[in-house]
Amino acid sequence: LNQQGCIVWITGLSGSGKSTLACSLGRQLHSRGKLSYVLDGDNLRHGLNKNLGFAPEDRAENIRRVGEVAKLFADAGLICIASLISPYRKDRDACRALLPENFIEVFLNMPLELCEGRDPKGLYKLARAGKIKGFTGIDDPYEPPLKCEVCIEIQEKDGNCPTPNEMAGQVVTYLEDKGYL
Ligand code: GGZ
Repeated sequence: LNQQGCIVWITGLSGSGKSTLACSLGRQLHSRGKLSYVLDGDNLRHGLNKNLGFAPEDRAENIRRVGEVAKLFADAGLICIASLISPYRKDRDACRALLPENFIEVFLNMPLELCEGRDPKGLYKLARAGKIKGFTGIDDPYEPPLKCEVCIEIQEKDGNCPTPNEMAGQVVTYLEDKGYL
């Protein structure tokens, strides 16, 4: 039975397309007959993590819980896709330490200007107006990974920007190469 589970941890700024990538990846894995499950930061904050805010210690606890849940899914043999801003390196590294052999960090590297330009929920606008304090990229730091298993670069406003399916394809290729698929 080939079902080594793993954690695919997607990190990046708000509005960089993490949830869309996670969803697209889940669909591609499904069409290959692989079980996966998406843990989305924003969704989990309505349930499991509803008592947490955005202070550094709350983000740390949010990420810790999602890491522990992701490990359970991976132990069950699933590809668990976690999609959280996870802005602090030490919190991501702590999750990696839970499953060091099977942790795939995917950095969705989209410049702040592009994320802010998209502003799908209008949150950057609120953050600039001072109506949201401690917003990642505005008045709270984002620490990019020093090393990541898959790095997705989105540097162009137009033409050369990969589609969510192409991005998911990059992750699928990595998973294939490493024998998870
Ligand atoms: C960052 C915030 C904030 C602040 C609300 N900073 O893009 P979204 O809207 O839909 O997803 C973001 C979500 C972040 O949740 P995470 O669990 O991924 O964050 S972390 O990993 O840092 O714990 C954003 C919204 O919540 N949001 N306030 N101050 N994002």
